[in-house]
Amino acid sequence: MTKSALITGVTGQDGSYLAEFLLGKDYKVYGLRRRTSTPNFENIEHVKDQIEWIDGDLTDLSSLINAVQQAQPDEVYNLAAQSFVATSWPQPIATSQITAVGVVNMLEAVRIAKPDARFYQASSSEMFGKVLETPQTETTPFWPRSPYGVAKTYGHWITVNYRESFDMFACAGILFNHESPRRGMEFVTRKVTDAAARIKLGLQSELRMGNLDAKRDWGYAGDYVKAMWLMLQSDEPDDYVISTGETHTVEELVDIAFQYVGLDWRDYVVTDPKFVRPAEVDLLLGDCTKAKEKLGWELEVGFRELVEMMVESDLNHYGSRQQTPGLYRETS
Ligand code: NAP
Ligand code: G4F
Repeated sequence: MTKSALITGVTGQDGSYLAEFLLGKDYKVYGLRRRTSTPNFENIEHVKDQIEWIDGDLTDLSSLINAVQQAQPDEVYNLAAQSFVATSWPQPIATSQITAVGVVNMLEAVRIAKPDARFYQASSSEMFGKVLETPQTETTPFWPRSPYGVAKTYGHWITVNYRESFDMFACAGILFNHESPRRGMEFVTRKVTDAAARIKLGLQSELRMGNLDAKRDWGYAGDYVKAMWLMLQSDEPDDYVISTGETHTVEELVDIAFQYVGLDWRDYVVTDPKFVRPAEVDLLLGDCTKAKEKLGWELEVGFRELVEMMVESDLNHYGSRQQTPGLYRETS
């Protein structure tokens, strides 16, 4: 029997990969979209016509109840968020309303309109913040360092609470950073790969950056959406860390991206205090043993391959026809 899924945040990086993945499994996919003054379908354009669109906003409970009533989904993936950490300091209230209260709104909509739907919450490694142990696992205590991290921590615990209070099939995936050619331009990986391409092509002369010493556990978004789905196919609802088990500095990321276009990053990168955060998460490194053992989840794309895939895509985007044999090309 055909399954159905409702995805919030479907126009974002993860939402677009998840929609493709579920369509490939013959799901009927409903996408929640909020009203925007200009179209924002760039990531999802190629499958837009296969999605059943429902208007709604995570801050508007009535629109969410309507969405769940209309879709009657077997599975709900709550990916919508104000997801950029740096913006959460100048916009702490909006971040809380969307990224924290938006989660309980979505859980309420499911509880009221389709309580047997399976629910996935996009929790984040940002909750570990000033890390209390390394590597981080499902049992590592949280110490969030940004309004975004605090909001995600609320979203995480309210998901656990609805599972325990109402016997809902609710799972939280504690996902470490994951990237792709569809990553928003403001996030560090895309900012760097886009700049490397533009500098190589003579379209930009320097790259202004914040803290190059921060370490992240970076994976590929296409691999991570499979983990979301696997969680909802499990016999019991539970929470899982999804990560690569490797950590790299921002400087290593910059080095690989510039190496790929044959340049030395030291000639172009300038440190700018404007990009340094009021409180930093210095180190993230996840241990995803539980997901590997219980879900059978596996990683396919490694760090260097990911960065090179993104630079290559940005080079192509700006019209370069560099066609070196053997380079990774995004096929989906
Ligand atoms: P993203 O590209 O920033 O996408 C965010 C999505 O949320 C967009 O579709 C956006 O819609 C939607 N949205 C924002 N505010 C909304 C509102 N008030 N109502 C309805 N929709 C709203 O984020 P992503 O990287 O795909 O991440 C997906 C989720 O995973 C997010 O919850 C993020 O916090 C979490 N997460 C991400 C990572 C990562 O490394 N990518 C790691 C851990 C957790 P518009 O297109 O209209 O803006
Ligand atoms: O790419 P970022 O902005 O991602 P961040 O803050 O780690 O958050 C991402 O991952 C989280 C999971 O851990 C998600 F929950 C969240 O939604 C988002 O997807 O920054 C990564 C690191 C930070 O330490 C930052 O200080 O890069 C450092 N950085 C240094 N210079 C910079 C810059 N980040 C950005 N965005 N821009 C810079 O110029």
